[in-house]
Amino acid sequence: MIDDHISLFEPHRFWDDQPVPKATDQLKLSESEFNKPIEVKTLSEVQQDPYVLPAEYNWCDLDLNNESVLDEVYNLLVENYVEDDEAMFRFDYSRPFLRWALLMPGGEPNWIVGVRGGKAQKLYGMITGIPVRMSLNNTQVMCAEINFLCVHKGLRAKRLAPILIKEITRRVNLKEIWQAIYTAGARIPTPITGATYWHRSLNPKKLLDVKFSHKSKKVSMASHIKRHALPATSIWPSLRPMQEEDIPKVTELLTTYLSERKIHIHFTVEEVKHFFLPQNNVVYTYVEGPVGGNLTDMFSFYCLPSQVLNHDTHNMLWVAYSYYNVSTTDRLEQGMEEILIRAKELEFDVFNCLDVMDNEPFLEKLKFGKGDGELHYYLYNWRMRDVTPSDLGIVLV
Ligand code: MYA
Repeated sequence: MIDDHISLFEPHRFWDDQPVPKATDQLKLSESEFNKPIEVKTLSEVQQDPYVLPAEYNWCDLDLNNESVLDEVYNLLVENYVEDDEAMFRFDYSRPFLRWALLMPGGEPNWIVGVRGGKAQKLYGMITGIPVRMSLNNTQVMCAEINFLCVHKGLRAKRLAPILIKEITRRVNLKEIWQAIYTAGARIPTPITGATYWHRSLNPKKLLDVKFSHKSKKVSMASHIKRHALPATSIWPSLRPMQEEDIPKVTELLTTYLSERKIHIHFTVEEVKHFFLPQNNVVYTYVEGPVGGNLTDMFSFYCLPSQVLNHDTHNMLWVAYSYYNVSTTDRLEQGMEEILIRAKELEFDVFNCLDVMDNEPFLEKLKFGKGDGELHYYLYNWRMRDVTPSDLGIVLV
């Protein structure tokens, strides 16, 4: 952690010229410098032509509706995207998941940016954006949510990432959008806050086998398994999968709940339809209340497996990630326990949850264990101070 902090004060060839907060802002700047853009530009100042790539490389828009392009994107990510520090696991975003995450209503086709190269026009890098309506300390700000920055392992450390970031910035700016939100495990200048992943074992034996989790030698396997046992049957049987008819009420529930957060996303009805209607192996949403009627609670998670690298018997870890959860009946903990039970029935191995929104109080009670990495949250071209994880009303996938 100390090293992490030092890195923020070290020179950053790329980031030092970007309109992002500096590590010293909180100390040096007056209150009036916060809750507003760092720089103000107009459309006429935005470069019309794409940034120049090294010879033999060129830009492309990645049309994920096209099966063969989707395959290329899937393969780039499955081989080159985020790994843990020890290179034991790597994300395995499925093809349907990528479509769900990136082909949203109102999305911009040219914000799914690729870099191809060579005679075969192989895909070597990518970055994506989707438009998100954000509220930042009560100011409505249209942002781009940036994700899937990836450079092929063979082209690392050649400064391709800054070109990808500048190019997506240019394309976003051409739509007169000047702010962005993004998360990363990497600590770059300068996070607004850091959230922590907590992990709830659903298949404790497999998690030990693949060294995702550890147990002390003093604890027997039987008692380790017993500790992580969940009720064999539902504790909230009336919680049911969300249906089309529930879209307006889910939108209402989410809007009211999220509006209490300092930083939050605002979902339109069309976006709720897209992001919350259940899709097997992508997203699962459960609600309480009559179909099409008033809903009091909703719980959701998404499916993002990780490859287990270099293991004899296991090659995949099935991971559920907490998404958005709302309880107007004071049953957040009970609902979370229920979706742990449902996730286990669906044969997920582990359930991950960030300590954002109101999640922190139930984590230890439901036997989540604290992970070791932080997920840093960033805003581009906006300063905010005193943000804590519970102020975050947005989950990036
Ligand atoms: S987070 C997921 C990021 N992806 C991975 O971790 C996958 C595996 N790693 C890779 O593919 C590469 O290592 C990447 C870097 C591509 C990450 N975010 O080209 P380089 C800076 C931002 O020589 P490479 C996600 O997707 C680094 O500090 N910057 O390095 C959100 C250095 O700059 P400086 C990063 O290793 C992305 C420079 O890049 C990151 O070959 C949000 C080195 O470039 C990182 N995760 O490639 C992007 N990692 O010298 C920002 C390293 O200054 C969006 N760097 O320290 C900003 C908003 C844009 C839109 C604005 C609209 C208004």
